[in-house]
Amino acid sequence: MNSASLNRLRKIYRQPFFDLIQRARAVCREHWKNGGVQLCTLLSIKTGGCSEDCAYCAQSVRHSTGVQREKLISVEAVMKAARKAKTGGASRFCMGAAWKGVREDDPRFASVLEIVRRVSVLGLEVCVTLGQLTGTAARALRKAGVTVYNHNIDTSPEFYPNIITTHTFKDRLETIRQVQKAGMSVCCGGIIGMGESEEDRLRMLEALTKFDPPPESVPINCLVPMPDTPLEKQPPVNVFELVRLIAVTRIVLPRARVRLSAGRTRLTREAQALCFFAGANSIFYGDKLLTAKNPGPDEDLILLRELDLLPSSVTARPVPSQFSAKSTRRDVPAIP
Ligand code: SAM
Ligand code: DTB
Ligand code: SF4
Repeated sequence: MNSASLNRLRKIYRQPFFDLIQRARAVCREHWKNGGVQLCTLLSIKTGGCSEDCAYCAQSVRHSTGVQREKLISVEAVMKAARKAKTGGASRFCMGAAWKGVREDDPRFASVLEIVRRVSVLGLEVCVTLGQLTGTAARALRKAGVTVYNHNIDTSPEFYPNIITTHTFKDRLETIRQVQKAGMSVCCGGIIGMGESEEDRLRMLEALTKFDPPPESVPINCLVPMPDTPLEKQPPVNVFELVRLIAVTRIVLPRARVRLSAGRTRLTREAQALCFFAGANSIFYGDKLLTAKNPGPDEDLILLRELDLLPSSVTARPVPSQFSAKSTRRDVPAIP
């Protein structure tokens, strides 16, 4: 399909590299006056043993990766990690579970609600990623204190069946609809480096731009090729393709937090700096993602300090839209 919106994305993506990143930088400065990089700490609260066959994932039972199935961790263990994240400077805490989804009548869901209630008093933004949700489960999470729900579309609708067959792209959209209806913000993005084409990456972005309201945050993950998954041999992503995608995301979703997500251990400091220049304004912070490694917090703080980027606070928001919506090209601040 050749929609007008896809053509627009292609045009933005394919302009000369420096024109693209300068434009993205200007859009970022217009909409995020105070700059700042959001530090989001991840915690796996239920690891391994997942029924789904996501080709990239170390936690699927379909791949013998050696990641053991564990039980839901205790509320005390979660609180310890959340307090540590807060003391370390994180403003968002995201808890992930290796589940296809949750049902409101599952006793483990009651435990998750209790965890959320306890974490939400710490004053951090509370994010969870638990897979598919019913409307009732979404409302219960909202009531317990979840501010943001992470549910990625991962790739284009067309490429999706090459990566996952146990649920559909449409199933993902349905959960996102339930999250929005329940009044939570949506964190939704994808993974690059799984063998998809440039067109697939743009189609994924096209799908994200159609959300109403638009996603509050967009994680761009580079595949972490987990040993013994079908994607273990995928070559690393071309860094300039990553930067281009971040820049286009910034331009078409100006008010979203664009998160430079999984895969930073394979990026140089200079590559990460280019990603921030092109509009990334959030990272996962802490030496572990869910099962994979992430750069250590000290390393990240040094990098941010050297780039004069400040960690942003919980209250940091994009410029209110009544100001940014009216802006014209002339309002875009001069590119330094
Ligand atoms: N089970 C829930 C789900 O699938 O939504 C929540 C956890 S799942 C691990 C969250 C997201 O992590 C996935 O949608 C995917 O985008 C990302 N992810 C998982 N494994 C990854 C990998 N090896 N490399 C990059 N991103 C990965
Ligand atoms: C997202 O987009 N990336 C995070 C978070 N949302 C849950 C997960 C990355 C997982 C990387 C592989 C692992 O740790 O197993
Ligand atoms: Fe399960 Fe989520 Fe991993 Fe897919 S990405 S196998 S749903 S934990």
